[in-house]
Amino acid sequence: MTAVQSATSREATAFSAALDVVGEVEPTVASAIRQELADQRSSLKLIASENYASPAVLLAMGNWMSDKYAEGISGRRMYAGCQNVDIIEQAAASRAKAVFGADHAYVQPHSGIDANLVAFWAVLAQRIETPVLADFGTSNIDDLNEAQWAELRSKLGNQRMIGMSLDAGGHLTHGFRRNISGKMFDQRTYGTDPTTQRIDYDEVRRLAREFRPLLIVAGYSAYPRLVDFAAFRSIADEVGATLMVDMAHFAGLVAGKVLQGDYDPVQHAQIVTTTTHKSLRGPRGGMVLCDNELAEHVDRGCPMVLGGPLPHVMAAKAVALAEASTPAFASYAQQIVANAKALSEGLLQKGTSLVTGGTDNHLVLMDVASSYGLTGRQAESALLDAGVVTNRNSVPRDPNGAWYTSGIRMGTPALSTLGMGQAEMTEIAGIIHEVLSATKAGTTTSGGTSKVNYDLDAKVRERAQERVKELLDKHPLYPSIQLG
Ligand code: DSN
Repeated sequence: MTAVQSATSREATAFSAALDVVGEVEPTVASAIRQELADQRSSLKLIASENYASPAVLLAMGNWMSDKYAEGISGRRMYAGCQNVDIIEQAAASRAKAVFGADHAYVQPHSGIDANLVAFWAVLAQRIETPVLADFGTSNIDDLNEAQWAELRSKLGNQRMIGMSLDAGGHLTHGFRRNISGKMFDQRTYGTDPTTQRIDYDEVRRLAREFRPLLIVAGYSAYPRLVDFAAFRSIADEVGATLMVDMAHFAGLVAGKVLQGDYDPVQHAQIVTTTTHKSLRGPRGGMVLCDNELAEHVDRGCPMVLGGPLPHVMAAKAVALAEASTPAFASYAQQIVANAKALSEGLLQKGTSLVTGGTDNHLVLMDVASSYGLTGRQAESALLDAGVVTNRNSVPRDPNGAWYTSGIRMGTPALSTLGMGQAEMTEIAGIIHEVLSATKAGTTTSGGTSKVNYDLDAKVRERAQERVKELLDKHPLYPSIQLG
């Protein structure tokens, strides 16, 4: 039984009272928060990046720790009176180091993008700024004259990185033009093999040898297979690059020791970033883990790229990491993967085409264009009508582009938190297949085939909604929290 399922009436009382207090000041907000719980209870959450945090995690965030400014790091702050923030930040960092076996942990980043920015600038500080300053005979940036400052800025802004391409499952923050990382770095991408749809490590090595990046970024938001981080480190070492892994999606699988050996990023990368709210099941936020050599640079994340830390969220990170260090969490992490495999098997048996032909982790990527003649956008909407929440996603070399897409990404962290197992995943695969089989692409106003409009057979939709409700009735979210 997970913490979410075992929510007690004390927790019900706490949330109910908190909403009454909020509602007396701003009823609209209290009402929206209540409605959000009702909405989350009424659909199957298969969004691979979402989860349900425990009541203890949620409650740790809703208090006066939010009122404190604490720029700096524990024991070295820009404000007085940070003794309790220090306790909280140290607790979260110690938990993170123990859970992941990291030399150093920095728990201030407010999100995954922030964690990645901290990591980029820590690597730039270590690899570029520190040696340039040494060449100028100082360690203090304020000692530089205008010409030296211009030279340093030019060098910082002229570095190279490689990351996974977006359509192969990479992430915007790994060097793409729409994100600041693409404007900071000269970036090249590695994709996946056209036949296997898996990372081709020989190709990554060839690209790294040719491009000579300062930084190699591994990690993904839509790649359903294991990543060999030992192979990435060997490539990085060969070309003199620093290896950074963004484990935002699979941090829970690392914490739960499902990903070990070559597949454990913390053992192989010099720096690892993550969000804390996905498979790790904590509060919305980010975190950086690194080798000792990078620690002093990572700790300068605020004010380098971050505003003041969020002490209430760091408190919730400590609580979540305490949960992640338990045997129950390890079982949960194993169940996430078992469930993804069962979902994938269920879909394959129906003849659905999956990117890479299956999964080794928490996510499954369906090719709905080749399987059902739909865009990702149409499939996402039809599934939502049936009560199944997913998100559309590109598939490698996607003919429908990044907006309409040809894929649907699904993940099992949230439903595993509800206590669902392989039998439920098989049932859900059946629901998904029936809904998508009964969905037809609609037409545009000019009579062409639409990438947005669709028709879903009403009887199939209603039957799917009933089956979804049956599953949710058996596996309720926060069962003892009745808000009235
Ligand atoms: N939004 C996250 C995801 O869904 O994967 C990544 O930023």
